Amino acid sequence: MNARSQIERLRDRGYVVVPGFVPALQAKKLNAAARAQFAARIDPLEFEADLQYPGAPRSHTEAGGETVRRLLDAYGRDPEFAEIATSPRVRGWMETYFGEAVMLSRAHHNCLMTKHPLYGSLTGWHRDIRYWSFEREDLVSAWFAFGDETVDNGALWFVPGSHKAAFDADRFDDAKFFRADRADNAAILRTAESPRLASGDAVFFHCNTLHSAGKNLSDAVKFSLVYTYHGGSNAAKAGTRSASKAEIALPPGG
Ligand SMILES: O=C(O)CCC(=O)C(=O)O
Repeated sequence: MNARSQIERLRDRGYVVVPGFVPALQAKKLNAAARAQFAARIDPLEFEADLQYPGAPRSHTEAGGETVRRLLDAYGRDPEFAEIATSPRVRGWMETYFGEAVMLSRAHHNCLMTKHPLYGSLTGWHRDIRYWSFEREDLVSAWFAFGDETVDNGALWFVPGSHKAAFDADRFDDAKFFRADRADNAAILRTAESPRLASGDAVFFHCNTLHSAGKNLSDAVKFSLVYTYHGGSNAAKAGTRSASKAEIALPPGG
């Protein structure tokens, strides 16, 4: 599939997997850099205990309480992470999707996502846009795998086509998670798919696509890198968290 077909698939289904998007050597370097940052516990970090998703330790003082979930500001951590975020390949892909110059948000995602086998939590069904504030609900995230991502180690699940659906507010709970306990929601969730990923694979998904991720039932920590992009004309609303950090403009290419 070329980039245009991939983008068509994203528009149609709300997500698309691009196998081998990151060259093998680059994926290896990114993986090594991620592990080094994780081992050294380099700030800024976000902890499972802070989020309190299902399965997370209840406090920083109980077993697993210091388990890291996200290494924040991936862009600023290491030149390897900045390079992939702004690489000509990503820029070209996003430019084709948005049809204009592209901005990388440093306020959303922009992190190394980890999932710990013992203390990593699951993430309920949600749309990323729920806490984001832009002129238009049109942003795309790029998720890069550094190893196998499967149902067993907490891979992502997506509901195909859900980015186009209009849901009333009562389909979501107070924290804006899609309520799996409702029969109408459950029927939709039965159509979800969990694509298997390998090192170097990318998943592009729309900010309105319903997605979730399971617990890590393997014996190894899972690492992924995720960035969010939008078109230059789709500004973050002033005074919101989305506008709280200077963005990175991806210089338009030929
Ligand atoms: O890896 C996970 O648990 C899913 C993360 C996710 O969906 C998110 O941060 O929006």
